[in-house]
Amino acid sequence: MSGLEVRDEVAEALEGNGAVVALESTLISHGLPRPDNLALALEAEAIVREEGAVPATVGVIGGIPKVGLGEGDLELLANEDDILKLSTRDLPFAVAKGSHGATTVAATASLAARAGVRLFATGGLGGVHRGARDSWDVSADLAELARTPVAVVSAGVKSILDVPATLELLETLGVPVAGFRTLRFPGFYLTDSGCPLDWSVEGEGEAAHAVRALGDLETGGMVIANPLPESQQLDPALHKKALRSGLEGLRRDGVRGKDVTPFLLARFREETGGESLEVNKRIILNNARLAARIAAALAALEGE
Ligand code: PSU
Ligand code: MN
Repeated sequence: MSGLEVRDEVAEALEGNGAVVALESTLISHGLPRPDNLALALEAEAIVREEGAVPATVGVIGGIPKVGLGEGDLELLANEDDILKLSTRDLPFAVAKGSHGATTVAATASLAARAGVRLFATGGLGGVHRGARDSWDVSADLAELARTPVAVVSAGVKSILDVPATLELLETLGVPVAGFRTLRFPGFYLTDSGCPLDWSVEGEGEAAHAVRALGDLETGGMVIANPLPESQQLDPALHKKALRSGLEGLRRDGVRGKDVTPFLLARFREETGGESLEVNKRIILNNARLAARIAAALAALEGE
């Protein structure tokens, strides 16, 4: 894509076969409240560096898709009102109009892969929404991963979704899914979604081998599902209560389309007295750390 701006430090790392981890920006602008959002974005970048990789947060600033945002850009996406939530299909119009926008998993994966980044950390993927049989609400994250060669480290898919249906669709789309040291698919706020997996990877090295093999196959992306330790998950009873109230709120307020996910995340924060926010932050940092370790292992593998 002409006009794709790759931050110098990121471009240098990519040219030298160094470790790079992409980070998304929708969770900054639409997933987390101020001021936690900016603090979390900076902390995720710091953790990636701590593990020996270069962070590349992705977003669109003044119509320019950027792989690697500067601190000023991060501040803007965290603090301005009216930042757009951009999925892949929104990118052409955001470019044409010179908009500021935060990128979802789908748009982040697309831009990062175009720049040559192979690892990406988020909190939880989008997926098949409950009631999708009627609403047809299925996140574009899934279709993007089917065609884009990037490995996403996530705590499964958001527990507000229909998790078994999401796993079925990932299978249909041919997206490889492995648990990190587990054969249970994580449930975002919860350690275990209740769904089994066919594959696990048993360490950063094995994950890096799988990412390299994925690249050789030239198919699409991959999900490395990284659960929170049980001691850090949201209390399951509280989760159940928040979910019920969130889903009721959706129906009552007639929330649709791209507003559904931010609405439900905000409802969880209210219903759990802020506990879900703390869990969400732990998930994101946990995944940033693992993605950086895998990126470093991949760089070492390719330097051999
Ligand atoms: N993970 C989080 N918080 C978020 C998201 C993921 O911890 O806000 C965002 C991601 O950007 C993901 C999006 O792509 O939610 C899914 O939105 P939708 O269901 O509208 O596709
Ligand atoms: Mn949707």
